[in-house]
Amino acid sequence: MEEEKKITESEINEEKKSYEVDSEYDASQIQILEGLEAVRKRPGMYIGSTAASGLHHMVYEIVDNGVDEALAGHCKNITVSINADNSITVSDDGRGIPVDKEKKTGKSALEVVYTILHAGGKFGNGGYKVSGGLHGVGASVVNALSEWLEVKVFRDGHIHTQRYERGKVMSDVSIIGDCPLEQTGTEVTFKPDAEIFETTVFDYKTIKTRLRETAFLTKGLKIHLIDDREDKHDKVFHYEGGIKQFVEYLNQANVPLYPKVIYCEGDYQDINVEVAMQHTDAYTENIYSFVNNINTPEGGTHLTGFRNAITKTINDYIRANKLIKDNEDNLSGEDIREGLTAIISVKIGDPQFEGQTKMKLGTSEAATAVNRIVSEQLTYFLEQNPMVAKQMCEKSILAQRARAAARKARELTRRKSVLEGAGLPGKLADCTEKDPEKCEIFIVEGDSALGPAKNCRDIRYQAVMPLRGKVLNVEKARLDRIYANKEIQGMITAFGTGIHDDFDISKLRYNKIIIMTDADVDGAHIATLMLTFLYRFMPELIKQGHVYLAQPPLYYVRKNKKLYYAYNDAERDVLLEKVGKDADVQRFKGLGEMEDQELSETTMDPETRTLLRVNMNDDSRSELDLTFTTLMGDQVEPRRIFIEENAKYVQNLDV
Ligand code: 0RA
Repeated sequence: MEEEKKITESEINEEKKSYEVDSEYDASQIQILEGLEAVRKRPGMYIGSTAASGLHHMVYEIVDNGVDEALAGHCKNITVSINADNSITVSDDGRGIPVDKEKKTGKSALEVVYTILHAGGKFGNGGYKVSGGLHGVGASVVNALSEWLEVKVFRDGHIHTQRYERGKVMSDVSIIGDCPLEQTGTEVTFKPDAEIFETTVFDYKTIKTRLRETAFLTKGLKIHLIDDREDKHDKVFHYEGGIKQFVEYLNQANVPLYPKVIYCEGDYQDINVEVAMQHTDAYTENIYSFVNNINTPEGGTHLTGFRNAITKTINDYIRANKLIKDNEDNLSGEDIREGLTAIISVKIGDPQFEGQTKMKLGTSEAATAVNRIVSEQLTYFLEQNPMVAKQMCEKSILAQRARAAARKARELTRRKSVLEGAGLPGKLADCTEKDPEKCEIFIVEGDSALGPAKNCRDIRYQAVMPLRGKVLNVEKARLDRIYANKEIQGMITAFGTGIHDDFDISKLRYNKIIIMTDADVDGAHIATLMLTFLYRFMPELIKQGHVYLAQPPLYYVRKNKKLYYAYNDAERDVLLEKVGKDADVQRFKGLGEMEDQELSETTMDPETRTLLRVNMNDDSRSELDLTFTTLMGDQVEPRRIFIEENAKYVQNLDV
C-alpha cells in the first residue's frame, strides 16, 4: 500500500505564517496560496499519492487531456513515449492548445493552462471535461510536480513552445519553427520531480494497462505507446469496436455462453450511455463502470441502473416465456450476473461523485438513463435472439438453484459452529494470545510441513493451519461446492471474518495471514489458488495489507561450518563472492525437511525472516481479474507459463 507523504508540523506553521504576515490578505494572495506552490506542498491532495501510483497519474492526466480532445471529435492519435531518462512525452493531433493572449490576464492561453490551477475547465470544449476529485486536475498539477516541462503547440502553421521548471515559467511562448497549416496538435514532455516523488521510474506494464483501457473506452482513438528505455517496447491500441472489444478481451480466458457481445447505446437527458455485456461459463461477475472514462470502482447510480435493468428484463422474459413455474420465485440479480462480464460507460457534463474516495457516481439521472436504455435495447435483443436468451436464462436459473443449495450449506456451517462452541477448525493449532493485532496465522502446505512449523513457532503469537491436498479452484466452482469444501470452511472459520455479505474485517482473528508453501512450482500453484480464493472472497484482506507470502530460502551456502541462506540467485552469487567459490551450495529442500532452527530463522521468526506482502489497488482491477481468470481458467498453458514466471519472480525477488 502506498503512503502519502506526511506534512511536517513546521511546514504547516510555515503556511500559517504566510497568512499572518498580512492579516488582511487580499484576493491576489489567496490566488498565490491556491497556486502551484500549494500543489507542491500537498502533492497527495492533487495527485493521490507521491508513490508509484501518483507518479503514473501524472501520465494519465496529460493523456486524458488529449482524450478529451478526441471525445470532442478533434483528435485521432495520441502517442505516449517513456523516454530514456524517464521523462514522458505525450503528443496528440488535436487542434492544439490556443496560444493567443487572453484579454483579462495578458497571458497566453497556453501559459494559463499550465500555470493556473484548475484552468483546464475554463477551456472546456463543451464536451465532457471532468472537474474535481483526483481526475481532470490537469496540466498545471503535472507542471507543478515536474522538475521541468516543455510544451509544443502545432497551430496556425507555427510551432509554439514554452518551458517551465517546477511550475515556474522559464520563457515566454515563442515560435521556434513552421509547420504545414493542416498540421495541428500538442506535444508535452515532462520529467517528474524527484524532490516530490518517492520513485520516478515508470512501469511499462502499468502504463500499458491503463492506455489499453483508455483505448477501449474511446472507440476509434489510436494510442501508441513507446518505451525508449533499455527494454524497448512499442505497442498500438486501437479498437473500432470500443467497449464491445473490451468485453471480448476480458473474456478471452473463458468460454463465452453465446458468441455475440450484447451492446446497448443511447442518449437520455444529456447523458450518453454505452453498455457491453456477455456471459461466460464462469461463476464470478466482472462488471466495470466508468464515468467520462474514469473508473468508478465503487459503482454508483449508473451501475444500479444497469443492475435493475437486467434483473427486471430477464425476469420479465422468463415469465413471458414460462421458463420457470408461476409459483417459483423471481431470479435474484446475483443469479443473473453469475458469469457476466460487462462494461458500463456513461458520459455526463457535470458528474457528481460521492463516497469516501469520490469514486462512486451520485448523479441520480444516470440511474434512469442507464436503466431505460438497457431495458429497452436488451428486451429487443432477447426477442431478436431467442437462442441467446435461452442460454442466458438457463444459466441464471441454474445459478438460482445452486445458490439455494449454497444457502443451505452455509446455514449448516453456521449452525455447526454455534453448536461446537468457539467452532474453530480441529486442525488449527491456534496461538494463545487473544489480541488479533499481535497474532499471525501460517497456512502451510500439507501435513509434512505442519510438524516443523508447529515446533518452531512462537505459540503465543503464531497459529498454524495445514491445507490438505489441492486447494479448491474457486474460479471453477459454484458457491455450493465452495461452501462445502473442508479446507475453505476451515480458513473461513479460522480467519473469523466470514465472506461476501457476511464479511466483517473487525472480526479478523489474525493481523497477518501468511501463506507458507515450498519454493517450487507446486508450492507456487498452491499459493496462487490461495490468493485466488482470498482475492475473490475476501479482497479487503488483501487491500488492507493482511496477506503475506512466506519466503523460504532457495539456497544454503555452507563454509567452515557456518551456514548462510540465499533467497535468490543474485544473493547466492553475492554470498559466494564473499565466502569463496568453494563453499558447499545446496538447493532448497521442502519445508518439511528443514531443521527446526532453519525454518525458524529463515521463514518464521519475525526477527530474521523475510515476508512478501501481497498488494493490490483499484487502478487496474480489470487486468487483475483477467490475470486470475486466465490463471485459473480452463486453459492449462497460460497457467503453466504464469506459474513458471511467478516462481521465477519469487526467486528473483529483491529482499
Ligand atoms: C480548448 C480549445 C482548443 C483546444 C484545446 C482546448 C485543446 C486542449 C488540449 C490539451 C491537450 N491537447 C489538447 N488539444 C486541444 C482549441 C479551440 C479552437 O481551436 O478553436
